[in-house]
Amino acid sequence: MSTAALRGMPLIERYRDFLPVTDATPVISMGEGATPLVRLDKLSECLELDVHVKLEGLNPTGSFKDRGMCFAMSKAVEEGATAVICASTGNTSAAAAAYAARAGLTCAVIIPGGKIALGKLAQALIYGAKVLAVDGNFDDALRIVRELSENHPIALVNSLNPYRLEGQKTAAFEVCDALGDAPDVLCIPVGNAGNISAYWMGFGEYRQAGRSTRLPRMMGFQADGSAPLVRGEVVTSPETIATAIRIGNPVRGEQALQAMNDSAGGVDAVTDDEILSAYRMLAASEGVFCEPSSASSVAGLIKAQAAGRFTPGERVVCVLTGNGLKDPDTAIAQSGGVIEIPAQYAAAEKALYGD
Ligand code: AN7
Repeated sequence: MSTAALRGMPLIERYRDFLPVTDATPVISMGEGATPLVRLDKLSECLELDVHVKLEGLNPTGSFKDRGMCFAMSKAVEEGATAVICASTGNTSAAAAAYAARAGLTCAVIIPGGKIALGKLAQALIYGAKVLAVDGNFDDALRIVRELSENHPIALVNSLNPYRLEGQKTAAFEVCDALGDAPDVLCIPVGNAGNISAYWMGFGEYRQAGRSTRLPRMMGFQADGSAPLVRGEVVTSPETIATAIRIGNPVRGEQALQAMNDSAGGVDAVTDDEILSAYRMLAASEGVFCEPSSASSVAGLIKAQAAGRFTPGERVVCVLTGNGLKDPDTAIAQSGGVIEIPAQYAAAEKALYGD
């Protein structure tokens, strides 16, 4: 079936054979997944590679989190939960709030105060979650949420929850289906390290099932000021403009390192300048608007190519995890200003063509 025909079909139905679904599992869905895989012609030519991006920002709440959240929420309902909770740098809270609303569950989210993008905050609020902002970072929020879920009947839907990864692994299936097999390399942003772990599971399971024949090298990228896996130690005060991946103590760190190691890939850090440069280039040269954290995958690809990590012509997929509209503040700050003119033809003509 074409991607167009698949769009709108619940992810859980599409990949039922690969998911721990039972007859008792309700299907809570908003038509997530089946996102486009788009070739970047200019970047491919420039890097002498075959570069594609997976546009995960086209999911119902604008990020890849919907893949895992539809499934985690379905399982929470199956298990009788009436409330869910998560810590979040923004996108998980948006997805949890939306899917909880749909499932009729109450939702609480704990976010790092002042450090999540505007659009994500707007989403959590309008979907009706109870939003707590801590005077601390994501890692602090997660510590509190874990304890709350141990002491109260409230289901944890962070990527500690195994169903989140089960849902997210379906993106790897889609990449294989779109290309006819797995790519040579997958470049992906790393925060809590759930998504890279999920992709690796997905590529492995698809090959096992005979639906693909090979495995990609898994290359994960963290922001320089927030790179615990690169440094080999917890970062107590992570800092980066890419707030979605501003995480100093990734829960799935060991699993992610294993994936990068087993696949002959690796983990590296990219600076905020490199991230923002890739972010602007993607929008202005390829017409692809992702959030800054997502652009770290492309920034990492460019850096790795400069270091000679690829053979010419290799096929690379970069995962663009979230929609650019999530973070309008950064987009505006990174762009040329608006030119204000009087409401007259001559003024417009002069602004565009000069005297
Ligand atoms: C756009 O929402 O952790 O390595 O709480 O929003 O699986 O954590 C978000 C993570 C990449 C990193 N890109 O994925 C949260 C949260 C975007 C993200 C990541 C996130 P993981």
